[in-house]
Amino acid sequence: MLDKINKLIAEISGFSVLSPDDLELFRLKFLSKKGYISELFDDFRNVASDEKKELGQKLNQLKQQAQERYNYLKDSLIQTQKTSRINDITRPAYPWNLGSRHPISIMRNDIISIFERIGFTVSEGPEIEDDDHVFTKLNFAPEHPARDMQDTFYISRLSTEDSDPRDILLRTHTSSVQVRVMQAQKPPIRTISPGRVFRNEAISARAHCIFHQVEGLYIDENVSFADLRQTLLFFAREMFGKKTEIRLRPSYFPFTEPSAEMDVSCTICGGKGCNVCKYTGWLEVLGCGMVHPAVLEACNIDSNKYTGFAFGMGIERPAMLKYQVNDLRLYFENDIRFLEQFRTAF
Ligand code: 2NM
Repeated sequence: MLDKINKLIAEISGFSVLSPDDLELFRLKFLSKKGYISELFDDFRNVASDEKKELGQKLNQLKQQAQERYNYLKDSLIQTQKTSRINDITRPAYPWNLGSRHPISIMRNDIISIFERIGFTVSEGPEIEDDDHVFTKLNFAPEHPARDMQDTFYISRLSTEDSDPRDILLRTHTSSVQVRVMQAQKPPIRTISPGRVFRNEAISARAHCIFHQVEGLYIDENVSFADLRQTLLFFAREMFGKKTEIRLRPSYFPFTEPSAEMDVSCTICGGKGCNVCKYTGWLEVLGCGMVHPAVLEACNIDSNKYTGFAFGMGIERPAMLKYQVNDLRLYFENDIRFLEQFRTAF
């Protein structure tokens, strides 16, 4: 019997398990009522009384070791089950749900990186502004129609009745950021200001009350209209392709003189004429001009010493062209089926 016990002890301590089935086999073999150890306890009744003490101790030791081994094997099996999914290098990868960038962000980043390469920095400012930074310092006359409630969202200040309720508003362009830059920095200034702007317009497929702009500003000694033209030609060719041509048409803005609109040769037909460019061969992309001396002076910049050019463009319309989006409202709905389509773009 002692022999049998010693053999079982050896077998138990060498027993290993790879699966729950192996563990169950161990239990049946050693710990169950019909197992080896139970059998030995049955035999124990027939053992001679002078051997009982030694064998009894040995038998109890065997039973205890079997139970401990069982617990140990069970724990280690649970552990390997927990980690084996990670250790199995053949298992399929987790299906990571990659996000996508919003088309407006992609477009804005493209525009920013083109101007950063020629020395422009990015400046940002508040979306809630005051009349001074959005209109007055930008040479808008007191009765200019852009100041009308029909065009601008005003935020009335309820607590201060003595202040003009038309003082606080949502910016209608990011030129207000450039006013802040001019007030805070000395020329030379080379900056672009991307951001959200707000205009009180009826929402349609072609217009929205919130949209995005990038405005640019370059002020130094001897900055000329030729500098403006060459900078914007460089931008147009980087943005729309090396073969792109530009044309400047006279225009009017309160903050620039002279002012112009820039067209680029149609990105769809290359200038031959198609329904996107309405058979003109040209697409309007931005407004620009030489910064009005009154604007420089309002921002404490000596207009006899310095000149500058500025430009402003919307992001939604060119992005519609680039990504063939036919309804501007799609940009603001955050419908996952729309956004998912930009996974491959950055
Ligand atoms: C435009 C068109 C022309 C413009 C002017 C300025 C500032 F602050 F320097 F006066 N920033 N941006 C500007 C000039 C914007 O948007 C169509």
